[in-house]
Parts: sequence; C-alpha cells; structure tokens
Amino acid sequence: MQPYRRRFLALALQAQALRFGEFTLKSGRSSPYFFNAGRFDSGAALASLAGCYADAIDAAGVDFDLLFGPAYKGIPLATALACEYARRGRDLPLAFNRKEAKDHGEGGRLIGAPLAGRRVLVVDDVITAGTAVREALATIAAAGGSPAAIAIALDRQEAVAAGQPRSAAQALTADTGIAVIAVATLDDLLAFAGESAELVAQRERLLAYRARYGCAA
Ligand code: OMP
Repeated sequence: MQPYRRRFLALALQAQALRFGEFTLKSGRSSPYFFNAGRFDSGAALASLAGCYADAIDAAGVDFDLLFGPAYKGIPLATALACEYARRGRDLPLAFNRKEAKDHGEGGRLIGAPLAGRRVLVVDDVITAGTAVREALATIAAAGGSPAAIAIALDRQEAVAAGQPRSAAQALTADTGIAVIAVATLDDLLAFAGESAELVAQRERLLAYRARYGCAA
C-alpha cells in the first residue's frame, strides 16, 4: 500500500473522521462505517490531509490547471489542497460553488477563479453512488470548464445497484472518460484493518458490507 494511503487512513482514524458503527447513507444503505471529512477540523489536520491528496494526485499523473471544491465539504478540501500545492511551488487557481444562488452583490453560484477554458480537478470527500460528483461535473461544464479528473479521499467502491460489475467510480469513468483518483479505497481500509488488532472485528463487518453492496467483479 502506498505510504500516502496508509498515512491518510491513520489520520482519518485519529481525527475520528473514519468511524465504525451503524450509519444510514444518502443512498439509504445501512453502513458499518462512515467517513466524515468535517472531522478534519483544524489547520494542522487539513494540511496533513491535503498532503495525502497531493501525493495521490501526483502519483496519478493527471494534467489540470484549476482546483474546484463542490459545496460544502469540497470547499475546505480544495482550499487546503491549493495551499499545499503553493507550498510545493505550484500556484493553482481555485474555485468553488455555493448551493443557493445569490441575487445581490457579485451574484451567481460560482466563487473564485473563472472555470472557462480550464482543465478542472474536482476535489471532494467521498464517492458512494457518484451523485455528488456528477453534479459537480455538470456545474463545471455549465461554466465552460473541462473536468480533468476527480480527486476524493475515500472511494467506497460500491455498485450503484446490486450485481453491477462496476463500482460507482468505475462507472463514472466509463461514462465520462474522467479518472477518479482516490487517496484510499474500501479495499485499502480492509488491508489496513487486517494489520491492526483493534480493527479486526470491524473488518468482518466491512467484508459483509462489501459482499452485499460492492461491485460483482
Ligand atoms: P454519493 O453522492 O452517493 O456518491 O455520496 C457521496 C456523499 O455521501 C458525500 O458527499 C457525503 O455527503 C455522503 N457520505 C459521506 O460523507 N461519507 C460516507 O462514508 C458516506 C456518505 C454517503 O452518504 O454515502
């Protein structure tokens, strides 16, 4: 497992961004684990997380020239990543959206650098069914940008419907040609849990969940 994946999983557990129990997802599925990026709630925690994103993105070798953070969780993630890239010597334009249109002041839904003509890297927290990132792709296209790739912290590797051969992220890449770069996946979490005495009991529940909702391939 690449060091950035292991680093991210350890950080997420430490910050309690990754928790085990019983959680109802947006899809209605009942999950034995949940990733809450909002728990990266200090400058140091966000900076460490951004370092993991940047390592994963650099390892993927994609070309992009603007960072886009979808509201709400993507906004601090893309912002922290922009700061991390500046620290590494690359000053990237940054943009994000608001969920509700504003009809006064500067107006509109987009904030930050213009997207038109840019190769846009979407920075978000997690993919389950892919609905949230597909909405972000539509926002970018409507603003004249071209999505270059999607960077997320965690790919839950779930099929949108039972028995499908592809995960939601794989289906999105097949449909759009846009790569999904995950800092870590459910498979990584299972491998990580297999190495930790504390997480062994969780691993059984994660395996049962993957058997039920993971892709059939
Ligand atoms: P999809 O739109 O189905 O891909 O789900 C992604 C969204 O689900 C995230 O942006 C979160 O709002 C939420 N979510 C998490 O934050 N963490 C999880 O572990 C799982 C979910 C989820 O509800 O599936």
